[in-house]
Amino acid sequence: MGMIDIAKTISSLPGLTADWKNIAIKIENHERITADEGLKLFEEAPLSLLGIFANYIRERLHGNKTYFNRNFHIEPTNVCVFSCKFCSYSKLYSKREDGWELSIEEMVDKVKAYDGKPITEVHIVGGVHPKMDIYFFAELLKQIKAHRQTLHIKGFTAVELDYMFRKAKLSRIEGMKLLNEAGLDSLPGGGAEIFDDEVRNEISGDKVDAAGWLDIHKTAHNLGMHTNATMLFGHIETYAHRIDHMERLRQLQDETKGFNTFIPLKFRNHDNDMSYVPETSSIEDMKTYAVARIYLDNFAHVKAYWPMLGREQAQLSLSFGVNDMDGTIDDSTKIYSMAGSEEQNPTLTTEELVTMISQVGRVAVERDTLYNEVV
Ligand code: V47
Ligand code: SF4
Repeated sequence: MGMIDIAKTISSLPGLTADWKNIAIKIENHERITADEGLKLFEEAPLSLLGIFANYIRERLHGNKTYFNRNFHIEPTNVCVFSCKFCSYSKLYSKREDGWELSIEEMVDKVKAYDGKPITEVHIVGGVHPKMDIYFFAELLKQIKAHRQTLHIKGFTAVELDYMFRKAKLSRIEGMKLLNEAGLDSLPGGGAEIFDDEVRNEISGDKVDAAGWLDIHKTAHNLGMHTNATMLFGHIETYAHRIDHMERLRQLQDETKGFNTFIPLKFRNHDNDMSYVPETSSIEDMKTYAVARIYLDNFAHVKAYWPMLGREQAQLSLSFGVNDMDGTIDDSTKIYSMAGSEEQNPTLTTEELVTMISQVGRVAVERDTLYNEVV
């Protein structure tokens, strides 16, 4: 690949206006762009230029490597005490006969189903069930580890954790320690949505606020745990809200260096209380990946969540700053197919995932949760 050539030329591309040239020079010098520059990229930059900038950074960090992970999901319940307007998945507690609730035994059986298979991670995520408390989940973690000690457990969004900790009257540090000692290794990035108070109140007003979400991740980082961060985009937020969201993440990352990966999640509008909001175009999605790659200079990885985005868009994203494709996922993932994602059956074999990555000239590399290469 022409990575070295690009390195010499992004600030001397013919026809660059002074503003774009300044940003290109900053990128070449590993300098961070400002919030105003981020906004300008969203509002005015041609898609081709965003692609050049984001791809330059992506290749400087990772060359052609595109990481994937062998994982599977456990969704303990779809019953949820909250009622986020964008959510197609949850069943209110009062209507829980439509929902599912798994016992510890049923969940451990799901782990056992992968005995002898080379998976490295289980991702546990679901609704917020009032009866599944921190002690229930601590027991689950212990039993999973007792069965398969080396399996990395990435589990529970800050939304689930905030509820568990409050219900048990534990401080964040006490609650996090309890789960960490029971076997929780890292946190997924969900529940971040959009940090801006006004937008957040409108789309998911009753769950943990931005400061709480960030503090829970900080608490995990301080215990040496790694976490991810998401951003739900393409609904009622503005570009300025997306930049504000990324700015808050960039600041916390400066402090703790605990985030692994940033995952922009495109809003899907099927079967939820925001179905009147049209979905964004692919162009908008690629812009968002690219600006994220450029803005978050202290995040090593940007992930496209292919079950939500669809295979072709995920492939395209590899030219707009993305270097990670999440995992090969069992068909137990329902949150996305229920919101109208491209993938009605989000399962890929490793071979298919590798083909998907190599079709666009990248090299698939298996990683574990912490981005150690798996040979
Ligand atoms: O926070 C819910 C999103 C998230 C919709 O950390 C929706 O590796 C789009 O965060 N349209 C949970 N998005 C999932 C999540 C995640 C997924 C994969 C990997 C990781 C990781 C984290 O799903 C929620 C919310 O933002 N979501 N409904 C919807 N209609
Ligand atoms: Fe509950 Fe999560 Fe759905 Fe919100 S997004 S209603 S917290 S399951």
